[in-house]
Amino acid sequence: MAHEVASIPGDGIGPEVIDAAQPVFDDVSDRFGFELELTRYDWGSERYLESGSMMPDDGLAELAGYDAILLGAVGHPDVPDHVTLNNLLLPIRKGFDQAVCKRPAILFDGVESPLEGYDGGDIDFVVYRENTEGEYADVGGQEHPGHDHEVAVQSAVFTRTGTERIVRAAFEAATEREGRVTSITKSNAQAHSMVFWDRIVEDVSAEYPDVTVERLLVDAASMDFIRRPEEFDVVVASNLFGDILTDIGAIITGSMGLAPSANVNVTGEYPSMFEPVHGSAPDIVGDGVANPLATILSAAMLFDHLGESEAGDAVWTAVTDQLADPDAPRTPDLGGTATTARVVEDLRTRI
Ligand code: GGG
Repeated sequence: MAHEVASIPGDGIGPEVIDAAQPVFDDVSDRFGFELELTRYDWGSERYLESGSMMPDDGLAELAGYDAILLGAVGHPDVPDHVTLNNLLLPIRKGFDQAVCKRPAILFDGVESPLEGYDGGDIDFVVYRENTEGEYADVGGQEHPGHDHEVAVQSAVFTRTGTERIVRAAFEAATEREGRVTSITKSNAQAHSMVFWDRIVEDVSAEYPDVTVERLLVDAASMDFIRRPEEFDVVVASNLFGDILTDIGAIITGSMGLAPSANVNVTGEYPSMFEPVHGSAPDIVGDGVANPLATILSAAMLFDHLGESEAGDAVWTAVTDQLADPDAPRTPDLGGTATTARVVEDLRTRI
């Protein structure tokens, strides 16, 4: 079986972690007997600074033919963040209807959580983040710039289709896990969108009598991710709340450098995209110490998605083994002194 994957390293440490992951692709495709062709697209902020666009006008058409996309990071000190996000990452998520964003938060054995008293295995939940609408809808505008009365409006858009889709995906996931869904809103303050969300959760939950449902306001959830993270199983949240909560999820499980994600097009009509949760980390660009494991775990999710679950499991197990080994090399975000290259070299001996 041959798979074609588009790779978009992007900005900052993006190319460092994507290049580091490349040999892992070669190893698993050799070991599990499938062909994997990675085609690299140097789209991102450097391109924007040279030509005024993050990707070509026909970029989405170019990507549409691939089986999946692997993305590194976006964000550049010389380009406003809303430009990088709205001209590369979000058009791909929205254009390919990658409505379901899965972000596991797992405290691996051997990894220290900043939360006292938590050891490997104590935290294991997954956030299902709505990924194409909500607060990230491109609806709004600015008027009267430069005047005292200048105004900015940014609307959030919640459709029944979009909300039901992410909520259903979360309930489905819960049936395969511990059977608990926590729905995050701010429905005490946002009486339209979030009350609508609550109503859809109630409708969908009726179809899943064996799944227990907890409703939390996002402020309480932020505290509870720190106070009682072990109690979460599947968390479902809107685009913005999901983004914020998954950063908390990453940090309580040891490092942003360990947090993978999948942006899934559930119909299979378009390619899905896999990316580390972390950004471009301009402070460590070029130092060769970026943690490659979030990207490599994202690649494991990509293999699963392509139906190569043995390969996905092998990569996931190799990362788990490496993290559990006190003598294994670690990058500085995990308290070590190893380089990106050294971590990958060691990981390859475990695949
Ligand atoms: N690895 C992808 C990346 O660079 N993410 C940076 C970011 O700001 N993402 C915002 C989001 O996921 O919505």
